[in-house]
Amino acid sequence: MKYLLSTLLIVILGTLASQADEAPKKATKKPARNASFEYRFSDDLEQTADSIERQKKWFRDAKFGAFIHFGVYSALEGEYEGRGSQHRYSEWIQVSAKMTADEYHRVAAKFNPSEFDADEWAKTFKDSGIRYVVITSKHHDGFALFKSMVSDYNIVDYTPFKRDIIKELSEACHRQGLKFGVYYSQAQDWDEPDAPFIAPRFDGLHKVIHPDLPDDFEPDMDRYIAKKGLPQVEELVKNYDLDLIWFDTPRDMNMERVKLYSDMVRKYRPDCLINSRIIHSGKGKIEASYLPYYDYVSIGDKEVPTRKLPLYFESPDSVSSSFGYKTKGNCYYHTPEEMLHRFVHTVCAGGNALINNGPMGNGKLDPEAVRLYGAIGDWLEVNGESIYGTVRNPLEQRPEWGDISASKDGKTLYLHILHSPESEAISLSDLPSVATSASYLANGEKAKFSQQEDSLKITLPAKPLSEYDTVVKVNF
Ligand code: H79
Repeated sequence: MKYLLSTLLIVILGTLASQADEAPKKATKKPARNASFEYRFSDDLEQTADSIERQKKWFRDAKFGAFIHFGVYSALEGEYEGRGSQHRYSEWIQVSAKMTADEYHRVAAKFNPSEFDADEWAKTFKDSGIRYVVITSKHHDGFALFKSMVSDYNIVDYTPFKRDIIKELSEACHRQGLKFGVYYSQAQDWDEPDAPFIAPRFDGLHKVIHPDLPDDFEPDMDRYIAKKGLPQVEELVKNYDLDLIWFDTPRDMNMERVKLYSDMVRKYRPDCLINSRIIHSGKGKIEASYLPYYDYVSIGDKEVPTRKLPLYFESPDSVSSSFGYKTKGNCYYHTPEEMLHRFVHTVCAGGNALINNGPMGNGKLDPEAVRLYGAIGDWLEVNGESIYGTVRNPLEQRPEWGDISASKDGKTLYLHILHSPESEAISLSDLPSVATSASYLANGEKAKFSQQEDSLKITLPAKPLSEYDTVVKVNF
């Protein structure tokens, strides 16, 4: 009996094991999506000379931008009638809570951020060391934060607030010496049945949002672009002093559609930067044929590079797990240390950090976002030399104790000590030249160093001089 039982057990376990063996085989049939940086950026890619010139006017030196997600969704804070809060992005509430167009319109018609003060926003950004601002002029919900003759679904014509946020903020930013740009959802527009909707976890989204659509309705993206997308982009580039335009989620974009948008921007604003999401999702392979139609590469949402990148780029990060203001359900904020480390790694990889905040429905900035910007700003006040106007780490390796940025002339390295090393010293090898001096940005005092051939050793102070990142400036 005992023998029989154990044989049975072996047989059962054997069957389970063979099933377990089979599982990964099934999974490998579907090729894993390759989103590595090596796959996305082939080494022979180069932006056009025009794009590099546009980048060099201000973008490459700026490093720190404020992204702003603000709109009808800000007032819902990630939940509508008890639904939708399980999803991470509050700006997606219309989809997460399966709101019909009528329901969302009713919320929009009450949107009244009466405490909005553009000068207060711009001053807060400026005081935190931010150099440019990019705000949602229209997100996927289709609602515009600017006066539009193309669609009355905009803040001036549709709400009791009646003021043009894009106009007020662009002027306030320029008064503070900040560059100003807008986000515009060129492909997705949930208010327009002709536009493509992307929501992998929701089938039949068109019918959920627009229940009266006939069953045989055929979306026509070109009709949407002709009637709303392109004329609104024309309004933006004609009526506002834009330094940058930020497109997103390029579902169903093709060469013809990309050209329409890109040509429109360049016709009115030859210096205005265009980001890669006009055609590139952030995670796919970068196609050389599209490089003439945008100026720089946006990497993935909230993505921090793990290595330096061959093209100048921007990381759309956020102070929290959402972009729009969210208090309901799942959400977290980064700690000041995380935020600063993400920022420093991005700059050392050769890019800008566009760090998002979601203002509140009443028009005030989120105090938690202001606090996190402030932490970066305080650090920049002392250590800004290691960030603004620098270039990516020129050495082969990213060190385990942190990261490295460099002066444009290559004669100075900034060593960012993000993690206190186990020993009291850090070392750098494969250096192409000889160090002549070293000092701490935190207090200007000399740092103890020694070099043997191509290997440099720096003896660190007993305690880190800056809370999140002690910078050693080394001249060669
Ligand atoms: O504007 C911000 C995002 O709203 C936008 N890009 C940044 C800059 C963005 N659009 N789409 N996506 C990001 C990716 C889509 C995520 C989703 Fe979901 C996963 C949509 C549906 C499933 C999470 C879960 C959000 C809604 C449900």
